[in-house]
Amino acid sequence: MLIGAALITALVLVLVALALRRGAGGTSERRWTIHWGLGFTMTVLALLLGFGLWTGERMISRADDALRVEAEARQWGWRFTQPGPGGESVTTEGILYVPAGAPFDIVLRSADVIHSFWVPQLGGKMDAIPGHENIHRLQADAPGRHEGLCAEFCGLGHAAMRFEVVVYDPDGPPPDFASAPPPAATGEGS
Ligand SMILES: [Cu+2]
Repeated sequence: MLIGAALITALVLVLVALALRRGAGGTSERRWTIHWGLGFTMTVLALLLGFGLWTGERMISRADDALRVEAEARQWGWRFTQPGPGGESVTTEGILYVPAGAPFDIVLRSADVIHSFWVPQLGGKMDAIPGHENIHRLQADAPGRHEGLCAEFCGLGHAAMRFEVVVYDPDGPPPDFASAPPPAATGEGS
């Protein structure tokens, strides 16, 4: 979107410069209007729309054997539950463990108010809404750590409502599924 907007802005500035230089009148206004004003702009917008549809389609959950992680948001933290290495269910607080190179579904619920799950390095946001279940498909390409946060203002502790995503190598040893230490008190006004 930034590239598209920059191209359109540059085009408008060029047109303004040409208009100022030529003064009123000129013979090629119609061609400019059709080729650049409509053709170029519509092409950029169509490319952006196609990219948005392609990206959005990849974020839709579908029936396959992708890892499914239940995430419960609450004031003010995140709890993740998923199958562990032995098939038993494991729950972690404040850390989400996912394998690299494979899509996973995150099933978002809220225990109280509306929160929003966002890991900027992995993709778009998705709300966690009380009484409703939202499923969001993501994928991390390489092992590493990413920061995640609540992207919907949800009360005094909102700013500290962060979590960590640990992307592990699926061919290496399984993670220990340890929880994160609780965040330090941040003067939440209690
Ligand atoms: Cu929140």
